[in-house]
Amino acid sequence: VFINPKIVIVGGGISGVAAAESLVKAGFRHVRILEATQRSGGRIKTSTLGDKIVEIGANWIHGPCEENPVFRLARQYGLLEEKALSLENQTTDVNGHPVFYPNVFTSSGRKLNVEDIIPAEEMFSELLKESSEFVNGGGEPFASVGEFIRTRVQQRAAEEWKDIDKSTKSLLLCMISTLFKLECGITGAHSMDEVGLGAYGQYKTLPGLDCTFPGGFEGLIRNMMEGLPSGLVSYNQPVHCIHWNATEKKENPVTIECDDGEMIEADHVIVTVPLGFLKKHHQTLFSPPLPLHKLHSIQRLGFGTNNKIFVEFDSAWWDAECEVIIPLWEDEDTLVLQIPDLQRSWIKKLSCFTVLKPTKRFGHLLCGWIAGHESEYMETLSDQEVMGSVTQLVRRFTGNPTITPKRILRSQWFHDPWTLGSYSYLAKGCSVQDVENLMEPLPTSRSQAQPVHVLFAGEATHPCYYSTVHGALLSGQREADRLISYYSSRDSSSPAKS
Ligand code: 6YU
Repeated sequence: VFINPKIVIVGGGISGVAAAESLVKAGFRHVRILEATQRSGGRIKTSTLGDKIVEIGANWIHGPCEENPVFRLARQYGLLEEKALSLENQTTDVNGHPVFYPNVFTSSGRKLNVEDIIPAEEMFSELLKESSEFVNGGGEPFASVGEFIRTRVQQRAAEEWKDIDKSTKSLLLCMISTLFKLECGITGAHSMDEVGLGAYGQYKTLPGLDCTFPGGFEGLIRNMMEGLPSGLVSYNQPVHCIHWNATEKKENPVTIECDDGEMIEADHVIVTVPLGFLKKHHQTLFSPPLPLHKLHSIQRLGFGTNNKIFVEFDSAWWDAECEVIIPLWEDEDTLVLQIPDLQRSWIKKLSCFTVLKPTKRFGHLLCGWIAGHESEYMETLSDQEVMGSVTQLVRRFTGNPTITPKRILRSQWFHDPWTLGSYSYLAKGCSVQDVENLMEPLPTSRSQAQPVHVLFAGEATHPCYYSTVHGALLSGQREADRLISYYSSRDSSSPAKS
């Protein structure tokens, strides 16, 4: 029965493409990807602004070193610059937090000396490191990273900054507030108060200074797709429901019902839809419904929004060596919880602008980063409204009322119906068990010799590299390997031998 099993992969992001690649290489012939949109890549999405390549989704290879499969593939396809390939770049370890040379402007239009904010940066990074250490020992004093860091800042500032004058101390606390916003973006959460302290250290960083794809991240997907048989992906083919009730006496244990009514029979289905999609649609996506422990983990795990706002200027208003521009609000005290007024002050959540390398023909481009509910609200505004708020912000912080952006382009991941957010994190109350529940294949109650029918991949299913492209890629390979080992242990019915 299982000679050449039919395998359907739902979703053509990097996890789906990586699963298909592994299966095809192992000799499986009936592999098909069903992708809701008209393109492969999912959250890897490259676009252009003028003649400049911009990434709407994933930006960097996090930790580009030998151990990182995305780095190895990108190198194999010749997609990286020489600097990224150097041994020095691969071995520099910054613990997932690369240091960028900043320009700091304040809400009263002052430009600060970088040295002025260093004590805040040092304290914050020490506290982040402390936050990640609870994962081994347990016994964390607070439920969330936010509560822990805020309390420790309060204690430490009273002791360590007691001789600093009042206004400098207040500036340092405002800087801590900005660092919280930056961290929300990195983690993909609305607030660090929603990020679990006990599981924070579950995320593992790799050595290597983060690098980009000069020709765009999508080049990686294109190269991977070239190795797959043509026609393997059906585009514009959203899956509505996965019927996985194997008790019915049917030739194939799974039936995949598409939005357009097409019914596809399969032996196995690998589900790679984002956690945001699972959270919203699990009820209709699975029949019978998912087991309760899996469902609870889907609900507990965090999936937040991080968006980019690209802004183009005729000339640079920042220093030549500047890599990141930080707007520091002088009225924001870290230790007082802010109640956001989305309409009036969503822009206050914009944590920084990273500076894109200027090209000869094309000028000066910044990428603004904004996470959380403010980011989701920003998605509902028109380009003009977003551009208006960014213009006001830049004019106020530089004290220069003539600066005018030429145009903007932003991402809208929360309103993307197939993603519904940006990436996952371990929320308050979560442990790695929730990730394990999420990746556990179905049916869960079966004997060892029985095959699994529904498998789960995607960034949110990786126990320590969740939220990344390499985590997603490895999860796709993991689920393909699960099927490959099952069939290779069945000896003569191995597809590669049939
Ligand atoms: C990274 C980075 N990066 C920025 C932004 C975003 C993300 N990531 P996919 O969604 O790709 O594929 C699923 C497919 O399924 C998709 O095509 C759908 O259309 C389809 N689908 C859905 N429903 C369907 C249905 N019903 N039927 C059929 N098809 C359906 N990662 O490595 N470097 O710089 C960034 C960034 C704005 C949005 C990122 C980054 C995340 C990656 O993009 C993401 O993980 C993978 O692409 C997901 O691939 P996939 O296949 O799983 O899903 C301590 C601690 C902290 C923890 N975090 C620290 C790490 C920081 C992560 N940082 C990211 C930052 C940026 C800037």
